[in-house]
Amino acid sequence: MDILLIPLNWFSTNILQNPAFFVGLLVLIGYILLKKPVHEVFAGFVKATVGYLILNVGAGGLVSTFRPILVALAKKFNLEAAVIDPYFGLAAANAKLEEMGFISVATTALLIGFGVNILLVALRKVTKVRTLFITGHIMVQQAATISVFVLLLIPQLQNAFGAWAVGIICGLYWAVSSNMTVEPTQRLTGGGGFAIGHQQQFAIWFVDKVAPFFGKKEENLDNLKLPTFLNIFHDTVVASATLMLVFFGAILAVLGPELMSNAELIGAGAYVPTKSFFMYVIQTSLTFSVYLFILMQGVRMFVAELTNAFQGISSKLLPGSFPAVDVAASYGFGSSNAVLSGFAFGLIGQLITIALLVIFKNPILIITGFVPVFFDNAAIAVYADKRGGWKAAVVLSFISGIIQVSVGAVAVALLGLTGGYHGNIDLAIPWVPFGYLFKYLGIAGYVLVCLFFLAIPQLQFMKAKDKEAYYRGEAQ
Ligand code: ASC
Repeated sequence: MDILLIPLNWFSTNILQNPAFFVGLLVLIGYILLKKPVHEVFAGFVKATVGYLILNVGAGGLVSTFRPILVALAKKFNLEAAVIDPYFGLAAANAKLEEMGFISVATTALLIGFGVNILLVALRKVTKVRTLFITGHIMVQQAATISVFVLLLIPQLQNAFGAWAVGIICGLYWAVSSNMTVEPTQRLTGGGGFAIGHQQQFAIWFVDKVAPFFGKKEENLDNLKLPTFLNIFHDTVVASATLMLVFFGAILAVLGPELMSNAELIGAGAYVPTKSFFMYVIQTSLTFSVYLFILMQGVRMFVAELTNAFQGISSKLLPGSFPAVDVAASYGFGSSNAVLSGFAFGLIGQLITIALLVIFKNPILIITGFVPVFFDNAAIAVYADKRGGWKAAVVLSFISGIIQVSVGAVAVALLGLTGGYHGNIDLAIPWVPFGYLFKYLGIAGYVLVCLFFLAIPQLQFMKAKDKEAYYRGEAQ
């Protein structure tokens, strides 16, 4: 058994959980299968891996610029609160698993889940699943949170079967939810050949369905007739920098120089009192645009390679499969302002809901985390705008912000977490309702959720008019 486990663990720790190399490896294999010359295989591997490492720099920078501000906010207003952000959620879930004595379940479940996803795609004629979820860092976070859902709420599974139970349901979620994004993403990208494997697949499916009821797709954010000076906001850098100056400028001004210079609390981004606080606020706010720009650049690089190379995998190894990648890959295909509008209206939805939690003295206070409010709502706006125009983008990202906070608060209570919850929209709906099924129906609830997952691609296939086009992933 060890002979098998050692390489599997090595693969999991060094490749699967380090998506830059995982994506690089997929590109390498894909190009070899396409019989590309060695120098092109090498170049593809380098561009994909470096592209992903650039994405990491962007995402990491966004998080590290934003997080100290949250920490300072919590300190200033003396809040005992949960941050809804997958990195805080990961820490809280791991703490809970440790307390329960199941800390290693999540890593085993990750491997089992990935295997389940491969199996479901390999059996696609029966399962109707076309997508392989390859976003490793997301799988790590979800495996931990879902371990808490399953093991805490279904005590009968607190045994040797636990890791299998978690792995199977993770694999089902990864395969089925990403499969739901095939048509919406093909429509958005004009046949880009990839799907989304992230934390808002159910939301993307839903938005793609309801957005047309809000308006016409021609009335999209790019075609809005705005006063000419607003044209400067068609540029992502200008738009994000301005938005951040307004939001974080105000927040940083309230927090003040004393708190922001507390290096112990704030870390590397702390304010140095010998300098101007005014300039510090401007620099911190503008830094956000820097990382956003870096992130988009990295995504462009690896998505381009991955979609080419995956043709090798999908034609030779897993015929008819699509790679399900990071949601940021979709941003370049929407209106140029969609990402920021989604973020802005999602944030407004979140802040209003947080204010209501305070007013009604809810025992659990939620603090906005950057990752869900930005990445989920940006994606919701991109997809909504494409199908139903700016009204759909504005309303749906606003509603998403409300759900993220309110259902996030319910999740913290349901799972008894301290300090944080995952916070992304799929981990609110459908996962919190699933949690209640686990809690009240036990194993039967677990089985019900698994059957629900298995049924979804069958329904998608039944509804497809052209069955061959379904397998080719064409939007119908
Ligand atoms: C997440 C998460 C990240 C970001 C990144 C976006 O949910 O954990 O690090 O979104 O994947 O590109």
